Amino acid sequence: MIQEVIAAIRKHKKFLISAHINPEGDSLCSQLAMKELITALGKEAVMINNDPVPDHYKFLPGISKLSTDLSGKVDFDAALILDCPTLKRIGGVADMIGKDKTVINVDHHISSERFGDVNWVDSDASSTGEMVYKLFKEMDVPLTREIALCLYIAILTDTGSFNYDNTSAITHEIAGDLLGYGLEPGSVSESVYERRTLVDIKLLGLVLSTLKVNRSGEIAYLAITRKMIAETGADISKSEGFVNYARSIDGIKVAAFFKEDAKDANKINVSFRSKSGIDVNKIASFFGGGGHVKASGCVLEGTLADVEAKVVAKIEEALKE
Ligand SMILES: [Mn+2]
Repeated sequence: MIQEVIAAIRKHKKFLISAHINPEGDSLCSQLAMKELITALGKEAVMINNDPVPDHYKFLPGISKLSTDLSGKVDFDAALILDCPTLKRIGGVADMIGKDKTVINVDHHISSERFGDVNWVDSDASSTGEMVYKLFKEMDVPLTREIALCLYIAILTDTGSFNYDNTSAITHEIAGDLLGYGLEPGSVSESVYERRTLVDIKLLGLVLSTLKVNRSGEIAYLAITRKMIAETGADISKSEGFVNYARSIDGIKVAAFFKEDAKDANKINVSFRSKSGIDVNKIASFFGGGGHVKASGCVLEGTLADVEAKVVAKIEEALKE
């Protein structure tokens, strides 16, 4: 619960703040805001992630302090793990956390394994950013414009710009409060969504050309191959959100996005989006992954064609239930 997290933050002095591999808006912005919270309390925090910050998020205030150095010795007594349903999601950073450290888990994934010594998991929260906002309020730590910007972007990106079902009246109330710190919604949205390069749009073209729909017209899916990345020189993190094109087709109940892993030729990363009562967390969990009811992911071994066939068959099974 939030009170246990507050007690753990009050108790410790030095923190390691980490979040999931393949960082995105919510994970990065929650980390940045959390670091400001810890600092405002007169404590120390270092932010370390397994993967580097995607170029299009390098404008975030304070982001240059986020390290990917997993080799160094870091002095801390508690680890704050954000936006991760499992400890494995922080990748190699997990090896830096000894048994003597207190692990504090703040997350909104329904598939959470509650792996921390202290866990606050709220699957009704739109984003981890929304939860970090509540920490600021509960702990009476004042927000600055920079912190408000981070929290707003966390919420904006995890709700698909306030379009997904995880958007509640409370989400809008919080967003409204954050705008009061001098943010302009138009320019924030532009800074997050309208920084694409020509290469990114070419990649989108290639990905859209892979679009397939199953026989019943309820499943739409896209793929991205290592060849596309090599040919365009694009950054795979820029494909965040491409799955929504498949989801946006009228009549589609589940959209899936298959990504050949950049490093491992036999690994396919799969993202799911649901636009109906279908619980895609269940489907992802079946394959060892997880996430949210309407957005989830998993990793499978095999060729792209094999994994597509296996996953589409599983979705069809779920649609029949
Ligand atoms: Mn999130």
